[in-house]
Amino acid sequence: MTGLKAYPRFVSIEGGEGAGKTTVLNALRAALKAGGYDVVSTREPGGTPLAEQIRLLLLRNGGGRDPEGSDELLLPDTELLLMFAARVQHVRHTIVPALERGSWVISDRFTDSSYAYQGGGRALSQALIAELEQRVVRVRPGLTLLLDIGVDQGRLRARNRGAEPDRIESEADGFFERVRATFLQRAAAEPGRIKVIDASRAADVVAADAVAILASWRDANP
Ligand code: T5A
Repeated sequence: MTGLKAYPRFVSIEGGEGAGKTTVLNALRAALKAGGYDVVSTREPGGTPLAEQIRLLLLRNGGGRDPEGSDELLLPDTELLLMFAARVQHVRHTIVPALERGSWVISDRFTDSSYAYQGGGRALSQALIAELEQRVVRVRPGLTLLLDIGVDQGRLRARNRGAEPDRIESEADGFFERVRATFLQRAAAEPGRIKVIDASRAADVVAADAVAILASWRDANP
């Protein structure tokens, strides 16, 4: 990957719906803090006040229509550009400043989610996503943990949480099968950065695997 600056202390967690990213993020954060490191944990879309506003626009559920009453659809290209608009704010205002002062940054999702959801799920151009990544994001994580889980099992977990599904969670199974396949293709293409974890297992087992991978990464990148 040319033109992208990789920060060793920048870790992203990726996966489909209900894969357990939040659960793993908390375990990674606790492990780093126990080692005496400063940690910033954050999420996408979001991670700054403005990016959190963009998140609301992206995830509010009106079946893709404006919940304020108009019948204007949120178009796939708009979704892609809003994801990147939020990401630019996040990178410049939260992620890079924290990395530059020596903190670890753990992000619940980053650009791999755009490749998987907008590129795979929505079938938008992967080349356009790569162009946006190179031209406006310009950074990538040193380490990415991909929590892989079957679509049915992940959706069941997400449903059991009890919250109303958001706009993207309301997509059909085929969408999430394409998301999963794209994540796995990316992991196969970048095995040095993206480590796949079988997230179908019990939460403590998944978290222990994630913490062990982070520990060896940290030892190799002090
Ligand atoms: N998106 C995002 C894009 O389309 N493009 C982009 O570029 C980006 C950045 C963001 C949405 O935006 C999309 C992707 C998403 O649709 P989100 O806030 O990341 O949304 O939401 P979700 O991915 O929907 O996150 P979830 O909260 O559903 O999933 P998590 O965080 O992976 O799962 P978690 O940890 O909350 O766990 C879900 C439930 O399962 C239980 C937990 O206790 C919880 O109840 N659980 C387990 N149960 C059994 N065994 C385990 N191992 C478990 N791990 C967790």
